[in-house]
Amino acid sequence: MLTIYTVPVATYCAKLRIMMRHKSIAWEELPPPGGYGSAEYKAIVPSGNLPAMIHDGFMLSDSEAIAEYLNEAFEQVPMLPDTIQLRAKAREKGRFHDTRLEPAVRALYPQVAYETRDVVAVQAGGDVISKHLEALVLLLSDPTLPQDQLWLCDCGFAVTFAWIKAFQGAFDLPVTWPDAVISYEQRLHQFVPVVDELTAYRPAIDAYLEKAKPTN
Ligand SMILES: N[C@@H](CCC(=O)N[C@@H](CS)C(=O)NCC(=O)O)C(=O)O
Repeated sequence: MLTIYTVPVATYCAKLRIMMRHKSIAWEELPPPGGYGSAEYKAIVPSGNLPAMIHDGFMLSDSEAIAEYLNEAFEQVPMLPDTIQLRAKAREKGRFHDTRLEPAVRALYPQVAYETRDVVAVQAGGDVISKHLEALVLLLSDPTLPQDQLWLCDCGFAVTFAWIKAFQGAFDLPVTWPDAVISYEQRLHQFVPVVDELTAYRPAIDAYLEKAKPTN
């Protein structure tokens, strides 16, 4: 039995669901007992973070640690390349997502609410995201990672691109999308698990963005 602790809006859980869909892994989802950060949840998951996993009694938190574990525990449809250098390259890309691009998007959550939005902070946040998308072009220009497969490192980008676009629609976040990143996103959307997850996840994004609308 594989249990994932999550809440509907959690970005890194959507990232995990893409990989679980791609590998046809069955899972169940539970909300963190007592809420995340609660003493009750920390008794199970000491970091108090989401996502966390329990697989046949084995607990693990952090989406990337979980993704790597599941990739080995469920060997069918490998999502890391088969050489040490390509695996390192894939991890480099995944770390770029988890430590650079997604945190820059997350930094804008406080600007979603219409009533308290700071347009200067929105502009600055858009600039940081554009800078990271430009840096991603350099990572994408490395031709060594085969492009006909979905890798672990791709899953987070698919979700974060959806958030950036949702922010653009909800409050005119100024972001420049390099052509290479647009092509990369289109390539990711050729994988059915990516489209299926983004379709299932969209209502959670929309619900979160309700507060971006003016109240009257
Ligand atoms: N790098 C972590 C980030 C996970 C993360 O930021 N989770 C959020 C929810 S999407 C969370 O737990 N926030 C509450 C906290 O950090 O205490 C991962 O990949 O799991």
